[in-house]
Amino acid sequence: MASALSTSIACAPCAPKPSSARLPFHSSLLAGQPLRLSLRRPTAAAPRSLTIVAATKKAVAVLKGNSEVEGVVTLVQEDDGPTTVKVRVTGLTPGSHGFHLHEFGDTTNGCISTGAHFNPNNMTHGAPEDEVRHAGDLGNIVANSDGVAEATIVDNQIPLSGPNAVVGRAFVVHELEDDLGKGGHELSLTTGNAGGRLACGVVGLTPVA
Ligand SMILES: [Cu+2]
Ligand SMILES: [Zn+2]
Repeated sequence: MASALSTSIACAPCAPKPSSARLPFHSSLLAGQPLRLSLRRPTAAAPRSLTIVAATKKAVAVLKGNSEVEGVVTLVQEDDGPTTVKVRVTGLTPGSHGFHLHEFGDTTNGCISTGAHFNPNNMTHGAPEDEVRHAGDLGNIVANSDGVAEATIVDNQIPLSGPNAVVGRAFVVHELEDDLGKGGHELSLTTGNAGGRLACGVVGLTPVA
């Protein structure tokens, strides 16, 4: 390549016309270079994307609010399987409390700024087992007489990677029971009429090992 180019440059001052006649020959040589590069790219990228898919992902959210209600939520997802969510919240009134993944991991204005229920598919509010539901609809957690709620939730709509990843969004635990969209209240199909937001926490990645 380099010797072919220098030859044509050396010839240019003494014979301009033959030099311009050689241009198509040089440009076809140069066109060969990007072709070789583009062939290399897919083979280099393929093993990398496979490594990302075949992985365990873990995340955690620490729930806090303006009351004594607090808790920890851990999330684990193997490969592209369902996400297992383990919840422990204390300081609740005994009974059912709505538990959701909200759209934003923004707590600048407390739990209010976490926005609405995470809803990438533009659905109405429902129960976790419903086909029509917000992705963030995880139903209720139930506090015992000591105000402690513990639950393990396995769900397919809250992955830790991909376009609908919930990392960077927030869990919210509510004052009231979520009616799962079936209460007939004007808020049933948006929030489950679950009342105020007692505590919330942003989902962040944690070490896998
Ligand atoms: Cu909520
Ligand atoms: Zn909802």
